[in-house]
Amino acid sequence: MQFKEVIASNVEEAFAIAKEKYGLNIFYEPKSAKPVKKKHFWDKKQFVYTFSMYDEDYRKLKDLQNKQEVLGITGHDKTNEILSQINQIKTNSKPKIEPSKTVSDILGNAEIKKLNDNLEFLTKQLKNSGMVTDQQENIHPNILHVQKILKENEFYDDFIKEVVDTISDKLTLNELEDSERVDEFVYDYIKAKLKITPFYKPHDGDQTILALIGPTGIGKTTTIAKIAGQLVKNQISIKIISIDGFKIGGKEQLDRYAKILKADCAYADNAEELQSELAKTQSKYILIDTAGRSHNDEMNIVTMKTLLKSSRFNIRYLLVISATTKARDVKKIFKAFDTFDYDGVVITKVDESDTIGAILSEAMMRDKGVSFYTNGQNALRDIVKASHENILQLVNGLQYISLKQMQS
Ligand SMILES: Nc1nc2c(ncn2[C@@H]2O[C@H](COP(=O)(O)OP(=O)(O)O)[C@@H](O)[C@H]2O)c(=O)[nH]1
Ligand SMILES: [Mg+2]
Repeated sequence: MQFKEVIASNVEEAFAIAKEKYGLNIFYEPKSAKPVKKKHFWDKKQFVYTFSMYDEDYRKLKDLQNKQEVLGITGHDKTNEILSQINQIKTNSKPKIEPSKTVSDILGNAEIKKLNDNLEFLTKQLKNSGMVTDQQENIHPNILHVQKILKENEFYDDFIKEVVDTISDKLTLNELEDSERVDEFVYDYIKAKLKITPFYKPHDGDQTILALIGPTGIGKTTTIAKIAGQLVKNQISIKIISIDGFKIGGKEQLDRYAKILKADCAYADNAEELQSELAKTQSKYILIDTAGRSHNDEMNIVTMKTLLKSSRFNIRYLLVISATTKARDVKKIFKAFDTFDYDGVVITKVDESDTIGAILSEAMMRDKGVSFYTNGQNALRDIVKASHENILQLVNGLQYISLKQMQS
């Protein structure tokens, strides 16, 4: 850094003169302005402007210092020590900077890198020393932004904390400055944690039996029809068996779907009936629609489980949960159906809600994958096989990253 004086009648003019004299790539910071003593009373009123001047690399150093001030580090004993270390690195690192030369001209890239590494190391030390507290005002705005996005999508607080801690740990200060880089990090973080349970493709000769479980009114029967529709479209033979014969209008609903799909449909009221239906079915794919009372009705869940598990067939399960489910109920539902040891999750009604963070948090926590999501009442159309990209497109604020990844 250097100090230079420029005589001008106002600060704009002073800047213009300084830039002309010392170059455009230099940062000028006006420090003082002293009036020039007039020789004649008609002389123009002028000032001596003193500028401190520095180049891009020096500015970065200064930014870092400022950041540390923002982080609340200054004023602390240890801080001064560290700041003086920073200054030392600066002064030791080489002779005076000529305004026309950049730091990289003088130091060379390797040394600059070392300098930056040192600064990063010191900054990390400050963070680790606990001198930087977790108070909101000390958190980087791009991290606050991430917290806001995840909160608005109703991700669990624990999960948000986990993401934020990882960002602070893994991203460099430069990366932290780049909000898109931070969003991308969050995107990749969820992508790495969230599993996708692929749709089971029946192999030759194999029969797949899939039961959908979940609370009532959540969209199980509709989803059965949607999955059935996909299978029929792929010329896979199917049969639908319902153990939800008690629901008023339940039979009519399923019969209607079965008719449209030209699929076989049967009803079983007890373990024997289910067993015999399963035994006589040759179809490649059997879809079981289950009764769903409230998730608080544990008795019913136990009865249903006994009925399904009593069969000697290998039944796979998917938990159906609606995007409209209140965040506080999500945990209860996952837990209530835990006993089924389900392979994955179907998220229904994403067209009616735009917050699936609680469901994703719970799925990640339990290491359960997402298989499908459904987005409308049209039984033949509104179902989508889950992928990381399309699930993350449902997370508000991260869509643009998702779109970018889809395009690349
Ligand atoms: N908007 C919307 N409604 C759906 C979706 N899936 C199911 N539904 C509706 O949710 C209601 C309950 O569905 P149903 O399949 O009978 O639920 P079940 O009791 O779990 O079998 C019905 O009115 C469906 O049309 C979806 O993806 N989007
Ligand atoms: Mg139903």
